[in-house]
Amino acid sequence: MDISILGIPMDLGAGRRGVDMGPSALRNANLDAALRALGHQVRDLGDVPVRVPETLNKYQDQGLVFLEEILSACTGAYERLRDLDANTFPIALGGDHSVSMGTVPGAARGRRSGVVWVDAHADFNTPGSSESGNIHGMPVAHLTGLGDARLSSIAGDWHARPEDIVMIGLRSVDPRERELVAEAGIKTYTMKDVDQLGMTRIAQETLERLGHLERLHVSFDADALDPVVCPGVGTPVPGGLSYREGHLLMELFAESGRVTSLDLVEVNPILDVRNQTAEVMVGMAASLLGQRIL
Ligand code: B3U
Ligand code: MN
Ligand code: MN
Repeated sequence: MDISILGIPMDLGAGRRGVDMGPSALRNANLDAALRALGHQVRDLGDVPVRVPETLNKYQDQGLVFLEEILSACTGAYERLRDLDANTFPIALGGDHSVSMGTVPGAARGRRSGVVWVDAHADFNTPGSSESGNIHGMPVAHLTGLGDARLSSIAGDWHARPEDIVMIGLRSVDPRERELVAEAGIKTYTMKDVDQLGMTRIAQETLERLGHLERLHVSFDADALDPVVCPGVGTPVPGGLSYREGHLLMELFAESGRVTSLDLVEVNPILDVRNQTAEVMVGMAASLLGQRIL
């Protein structure tokens, strides 16, 4: 397969500094070599330019922290991915999870696409419901067209349909956000569901539910995995996916042959231990792209 890597070194959407170094950490963990070893052709497109917070005014717009610069970085990512060859498999390296407001529609290239959101958080806040004002808690709401009109129209009138979204690994959702997810009718698998149903059934149900779609995007937030596995994340939440649950999900998706694009986001090297989190996330990408044990 032809794979294109794009970095978005941005931490403006997060409450803590450091995920802007995520693309560098993932490249240092040999993402490129791991994918080449699987027989893929890999092209690194470099990074989307993102300004550093010290040069910016934090509260530009009613509670939306760093809105202008996030808009511009997401638009940059969207345009880079949108203009790629139709048969290329894009991998976007975050950056905080707000980058996905650009990468999801960019990877969809104008077509309807399923979105599998692997995350401890639902990221379904709107500017009105958010308690933090941090835009990385809001990308899914904006992808569906809710929230701030500027953030929800990065890709013009392309939106993800709530029935085409599945969230896996949830264990930290704000009270008002919970209501919004329910109102939208998005399918969710919390950690309780992971414990009760097991990852095999969750992967099967997800693929069936999104069975009508030709394109599937996996947006993988490192904090979906347990902090013991991935300590280098800005908002660690105990009780996450085990190393094997993460790999199993990726392996079952790989077997289906249906995933067409991937985000690896929220890796924070400042909080990490010897780049472990980036290495684990590179392993997840390798499993999704066909790495097999036997
Ligand atoms: N729901 C909270 C916390 C949060 C969301 N995403 C992350 N943290 N990584 C918020 O700020 O919206
Ligand atoms: Mn997230
Ligand atoms: Mn998260």
